[in-house]
Amino acid sequence: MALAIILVVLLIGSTIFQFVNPWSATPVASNWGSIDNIIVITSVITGIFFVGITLFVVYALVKFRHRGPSENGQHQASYEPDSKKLEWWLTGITTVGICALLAPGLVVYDDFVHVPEGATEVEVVGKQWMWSFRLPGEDGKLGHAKVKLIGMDNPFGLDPDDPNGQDDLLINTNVLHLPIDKPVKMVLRSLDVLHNFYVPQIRAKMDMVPGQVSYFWFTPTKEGRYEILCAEYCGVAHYNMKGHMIIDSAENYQAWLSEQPTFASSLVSGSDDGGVEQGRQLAESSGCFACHSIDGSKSLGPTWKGLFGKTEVLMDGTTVVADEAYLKESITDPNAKMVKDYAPVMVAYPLSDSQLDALVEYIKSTP
Ligand SMILES: [Cu+2]
Repeated sequence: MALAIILVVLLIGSTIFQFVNPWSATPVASNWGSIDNIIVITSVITGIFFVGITLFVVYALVKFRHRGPSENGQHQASYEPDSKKLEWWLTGITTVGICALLAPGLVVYDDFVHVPEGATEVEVVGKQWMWSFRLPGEDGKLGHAKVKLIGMDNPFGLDPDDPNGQDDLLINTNVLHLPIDKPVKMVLRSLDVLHNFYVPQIRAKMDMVPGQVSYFWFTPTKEGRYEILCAEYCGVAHYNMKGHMIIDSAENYQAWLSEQPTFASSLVSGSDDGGVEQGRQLAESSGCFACHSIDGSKSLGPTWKGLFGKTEVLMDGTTVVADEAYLKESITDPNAKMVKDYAPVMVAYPLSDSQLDALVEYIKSTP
C-alpha cells in the first residue's frame, strides 16, 4: 500500500512539474519549428503511456495486495494462463503508440536532409577541440578536399590543383557568420573522433563521423549570436569545444565575408613580424586555445600568459625554465616534462621547425 501511495505522489508530482518546470527551450531561430512540434508530440504520447502504466501498477498493487493467510485458505494466488485476447490488445496499442512516436520524426527528418535548390554550402570541420569552417568563394562551389592532404599548413586538406577550391574562404576561428533568411547546407566533417554539431536555437543537430560527410540544411530566421556546442563526448576538453554562429543582416555579412582569407592567399605565407601572426594562426587552427588560455585564466593546460621565461615546477618536484627548447619539446613531446598539477592529456603536435619557431614567437608575444 505504501508503494502505491508513493507511485501516486510521483505521478502527480511529475505531471505538475511537466507544466510548471523552470526550464524552457530557447526561442527557435530557424525554419525548424517542426522539430519543436515533434518534441511536443513525443512528450504527449510518452506522457499518456507513463500515466496509464503507473495507474495500472497502482491498481494491481491495491487490488492484489497481500492480505495475510485466512482461515479457510482463500486469498491464494490464482493461476491464469495466457490470454490471447489481451495480448492482441497490448500488441495493437503498443504498435500504434510507437508508430505515432516515429512517423512524425521521419517526416521532419526527410525534410531536414532534403536540401532546397540554391542553398549555399558551408563546411564545418570538427576536431579535438575546435571548430573551423569553409565557405565557397565567388564561384559558389567548395573545392575538393582529400584526407591525405590534411596537415598543419592545410588543415582542411584542400586540393591545391582544384580551381574551385582556390577562392574558398577558410575560417580558422570558432566563429561563423551566416546571412539571415538564406538557406544553407551544412556539410560536416570530423578530423579525428565522433563530434556532434549542435546549435540549440537552430534546433539542428548532426553527428560528425570521421571518414564520412554528413549534412543537413536550415534557414536562419533571427539575427543574433548563438552558441555552437559539441554534443558528442569527444575527450577531456569536450566541454570546451564551443563556437559561435552569428546570424547577420545581408550588409553585415558581406562586410565580414570580405575580410576572410581565401585558400589561395593562405598558400602564400610570409609576414614580417618574426612569425608572431603565423604562430597565432597556427595556434588557432591547431586548437591550442581549447586548453591554453592567453589571458591567464585556468584551463586544462598551463596558460600562455607570461609563460615564456617562467620557472615551472614539474611533477617530480624539479624545476624547469620555460625557454624556447622547453616549449618546443612540450609541443612535440608533451609528456616528456609534465608541469605539476596538470593531467597528461595533450597529444604530440608534429610541427615543422619553422612552425615551431613561429608558435614559440607567438607564445613569447603573450606577456
Ligand atoms: Cu566534440
